[in-house]
Amino acid sequence: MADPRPKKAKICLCMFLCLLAAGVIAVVVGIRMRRHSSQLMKWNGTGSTAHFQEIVLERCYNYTQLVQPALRDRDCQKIREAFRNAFISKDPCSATEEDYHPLMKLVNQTVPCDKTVFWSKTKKLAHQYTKVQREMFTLEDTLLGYIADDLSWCGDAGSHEMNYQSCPHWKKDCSNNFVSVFWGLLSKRFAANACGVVQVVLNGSISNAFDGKSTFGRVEVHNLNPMKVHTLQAWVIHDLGKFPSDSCSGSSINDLSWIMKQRNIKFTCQDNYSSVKFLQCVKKPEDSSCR
Ligand code: DN4
Repeated sequence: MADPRPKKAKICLCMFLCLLAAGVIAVVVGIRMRRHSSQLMKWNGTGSTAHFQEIVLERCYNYTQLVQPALRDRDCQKIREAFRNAFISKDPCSATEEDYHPLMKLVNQTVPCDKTVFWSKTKKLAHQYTKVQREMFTLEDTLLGYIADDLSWCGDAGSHEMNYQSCPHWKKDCSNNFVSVFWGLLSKRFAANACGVVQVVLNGSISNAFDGKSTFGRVEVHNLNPMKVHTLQAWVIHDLGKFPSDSCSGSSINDLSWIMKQRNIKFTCQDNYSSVKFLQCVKKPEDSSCR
């Protein structure tokens, strides 16, 4: 009878070699991945949002199937791909509007006249306002704004990956980063397409309710088309419980009024417009100004 021990020893040796090979492969892959991620540039802004691609796709389906079913024929897979192709494998500080043209082409959306709402330093409140005012749109109520809201994204010239560690900050690194160029372009198109009476929700609890350097002041105001927009209505809203710092009679609103006059667009302004104030009071009914 043959001795079974050499066979057993062979099996043990095989298993040992397999484990050793697996270990070596894991170490090599680990080192390569580490080297790869450490090669990505380091920036001062937040890195790409985890699961960026999945979020883009999910938000796109949610919007086109449930929020605005009129856009149900939009191809979300193509939108996700065009979004990724706009910035992947590119220097994150060399973004141009052209990078986003294929994406913009896939999503042309019109906002009905009299339904456009801009905001500056009042994002939350403006979003609450359009949520209760049926059929009103902030930029983030349009498909691309909805998809990209609060997300961060960037790639790297030498890589097919997104950079999840850091992305350029618009003030500390570069203004022509992919996120800023995207919002600049979207804001420009949003304003240029507006028609009828348009509204803006401004913050009266900061010193300049109208800030010429903000996206609203720098981009949107100057891209309104006087042939299509006849009035800009500004609502200057004071935070409940805070001292009012600016109002319709302040100098920053005066600047906005002057710009509108030059641009041949009628301008009106109201402090604490009741429909917006009501939303603040729902959240804080005990405030003395809500009684
Ligand atoms: P804001 O409240 O001052 O800023 C809104 C966002 O834009 C913040 O994340 C700002 O960053 C960023 N931002 C402001 N100025 C610039 C700039 N020059 N370059 C790059 N990023 C900038 O309000 P706003 O008037 O600047 O922008 C709001 C208006 O623009 C709205 O009417 C929207 O239609 C449109 N918009 C929306 C978004 C968004 O939904 C972004 C940009 C523009 P930080 O100051 O917090 O660092 O996110």
